[in-house]
Amino acid sequence: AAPSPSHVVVFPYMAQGHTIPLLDIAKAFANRGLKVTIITTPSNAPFISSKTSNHPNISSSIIPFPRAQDLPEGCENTADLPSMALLAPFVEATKQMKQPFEGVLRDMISDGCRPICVISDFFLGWTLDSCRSFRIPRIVYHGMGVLSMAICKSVGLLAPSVKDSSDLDPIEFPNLNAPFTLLKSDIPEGLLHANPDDDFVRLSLEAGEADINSWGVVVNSFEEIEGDHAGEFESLYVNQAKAYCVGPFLLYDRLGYDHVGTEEQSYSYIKWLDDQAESGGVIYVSFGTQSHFSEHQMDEIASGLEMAGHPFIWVVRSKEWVPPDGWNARVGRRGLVVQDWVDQRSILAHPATGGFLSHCGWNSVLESLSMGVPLLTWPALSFSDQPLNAKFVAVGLGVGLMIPQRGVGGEKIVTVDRDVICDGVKELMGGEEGRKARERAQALGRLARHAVEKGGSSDLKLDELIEQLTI
Ligand code: BUP
Repeated sequence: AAPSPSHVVVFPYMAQGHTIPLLDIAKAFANRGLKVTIITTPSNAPFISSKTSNHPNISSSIIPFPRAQDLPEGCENTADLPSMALLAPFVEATKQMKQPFEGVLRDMISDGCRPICVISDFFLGWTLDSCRSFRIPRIVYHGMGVLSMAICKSVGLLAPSVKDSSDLDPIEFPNLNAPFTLLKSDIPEGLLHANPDDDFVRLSLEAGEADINSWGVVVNSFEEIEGDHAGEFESLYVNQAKAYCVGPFLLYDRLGYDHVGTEEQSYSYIKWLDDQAESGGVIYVSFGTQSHFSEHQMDEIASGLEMAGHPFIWVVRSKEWVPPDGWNARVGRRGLVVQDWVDQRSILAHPATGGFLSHCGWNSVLESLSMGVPLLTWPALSFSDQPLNAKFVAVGLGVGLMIPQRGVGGEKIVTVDRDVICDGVKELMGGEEGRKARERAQALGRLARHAVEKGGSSDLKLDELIEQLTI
């Protein structure tokens, strides 16, 4: 009989921005003939199956999400959290999945289907212990780029005096050759002054300890943009763990850069894009799954988009927000507001889309780059990697322009006003700097697609990873 295919277990963290890329990498393994099992919970299962059900090599194993006192009834995804303050109880609750998870691994092994590895999210650090007890390599997934990961993990190596320096002081990391000058304000807020008694900090430190003791890291990035930092990043791990840059993961998806499938064609916003006269003339506006703007800020965005005069499609997460008086009539067919989940990749892949005003979540950055779309960067969450990603996009790679986050004298801008938004959109979509960023984004998009093709850097790294796991 033919030997049974190697089996990979993938365990995503229950947040869309963390789950989606892991489903893509699951497809990369499945496309190579490996069997993949995705571990998930009952209410996350339909989303996962909607994204993977056409892959015969991928199946799901569903384990219960624990009932936790602090969490709302039925909450199984960070999108269901009414406040970021509940992130800590959410991460804490996942630990109660350890026993059922180990039950699943045990059954796999007794059925003769021993996994060659478990790929699990950084926040599921407790899976390292489970993996060790079954002698299965644990591979970590962070949802960040190499440079951001290296910076976040190296903060502890900085001189103590850095803590007292001013926000706009340059920072030198002893082990890192950053491609641009890093300022203190680029470091995720709170990281330098993390209080170990804070629950989220404690959980992150625990997860970080499991991280550096894992077998390896699977990185959603590619050699051509971040390969120079892989060694610096790997030096932060014990046991000579390797970081495998095998991205952009999204390009392994059926929804690759050149698709427009039948299902997507039926979306009204895709029809709206089809009707746009100018190729590359539309700016797509989205701030990801976690950002919350005030009503006032939303109104400023609306006015800025109106004033800029370019066609736009804007994803608004709030169902309650209504545009300022008369705005809909003034904007007319030139602008489309979608107050629902969209298929972002289809929008970015559409020929009418020529720019992305983005919060710079790492997935959005990679999706935009892979489709050759330049960005207008507006990092929304200062405690996340978004500010670093924005700088990497604009200064490191030159594929975007920045919405200023600091005013004269360096004060943090709390509300970005309509003129700034209008100027940024005009420059990205019609200015000289925007033209240069577009050219570079298109060139980088070609490199990204080449990386995952046969013989490309990510394709070869993925072969190497599988080989290391199967010898
Ligand atoms: Br909103 C939205 N449709 O309507 P990021 C998002 N997405 O497909 P995050 C949709 O969600 P951070 C929508 O394509 C991307 O794959 C989008 O991930 C998709 O941002 C993902 O960009 C969002 O990494 O913030 O997760 O919101 O990663 O910074 O925590």
